Amino acid sequence: MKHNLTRLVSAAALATCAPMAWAADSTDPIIIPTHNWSSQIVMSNAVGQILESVGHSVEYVSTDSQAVYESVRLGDVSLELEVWEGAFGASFRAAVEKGGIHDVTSHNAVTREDWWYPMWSKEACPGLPDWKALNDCAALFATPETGSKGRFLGGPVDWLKHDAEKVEALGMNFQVVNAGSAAAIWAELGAAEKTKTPIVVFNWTPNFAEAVWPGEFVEFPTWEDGCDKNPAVGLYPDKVYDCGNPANGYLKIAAWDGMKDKWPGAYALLSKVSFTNPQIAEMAKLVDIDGMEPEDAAAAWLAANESIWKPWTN
Ligand code: TMO
Repeated sequence: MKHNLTRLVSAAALATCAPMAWAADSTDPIIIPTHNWSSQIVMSNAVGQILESVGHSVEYVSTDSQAVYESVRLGDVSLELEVWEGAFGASFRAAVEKGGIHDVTSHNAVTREDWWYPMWSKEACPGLPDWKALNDCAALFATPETGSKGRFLGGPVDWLKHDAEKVEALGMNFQVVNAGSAAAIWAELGAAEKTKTPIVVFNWTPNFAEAVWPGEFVEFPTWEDGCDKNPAVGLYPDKVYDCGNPANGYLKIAAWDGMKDKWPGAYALLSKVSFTNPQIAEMAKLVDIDGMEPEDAAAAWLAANESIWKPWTN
């Protein structure tokens, strides 16, 4: 009897403790997915290194940037640090509806991903940034590969930007060519700069590119929710994708629903993580301009910015 009573008392005492103090995190590695643009890889390594600094075990896995939402939902990977509204909003929303993944927090950042040109393109086509003016200038962007049509250099296909659908919906005289990698876009921009050849490419912000090549996004009909699904939404009543991408998009952090219970401490830390546009652009720059390996770029960024992330570990 006495024994049982003691147990009851200590259980009650434990129950009054702060849950964080006795809910130990699993020692299993937290699985962090990486994709094919630099800020995401550097940010993933930075947050992974922060988690390691407080005793967590972390593993990185390179995954497709759309399929990752299904992987998070199933718990095969633990979280996603860069959910860009324009590129991944649809896949993220679909996974949330199925269950198993949720929105942890939003970075203090505003994102945009769309057709973009460096200023020398505007000198050749002064009606820019209007999309109709761009279309009227299509011949300036033509290459042997695209014949009489203008060439738009899109991102890697897994970013699912639906550029060909947009060209079709808006009746544009352009042909979409997908780059094999983000680096291929920067290489073409650098080459076009030498001869000031007009070029229009997929680009995004925050990114290092804005510090290297002054430029502007093409202004398409304004994005409205449903433009990608509902023909009635957008410029024309009978088309989908007859609009641009969100011009003030979110950048979210998502996690597997099970993360909270399996790694409560790590989850609490994750929910405090927030980067700004300049911080994210800097992460990309360390790799795309300075040529660092993502892991080293993350370590350098953390060393230079302790006052930003140290408070997240308390
Ligand atoms: C998915 N991205 C941020 C490269 O547009």
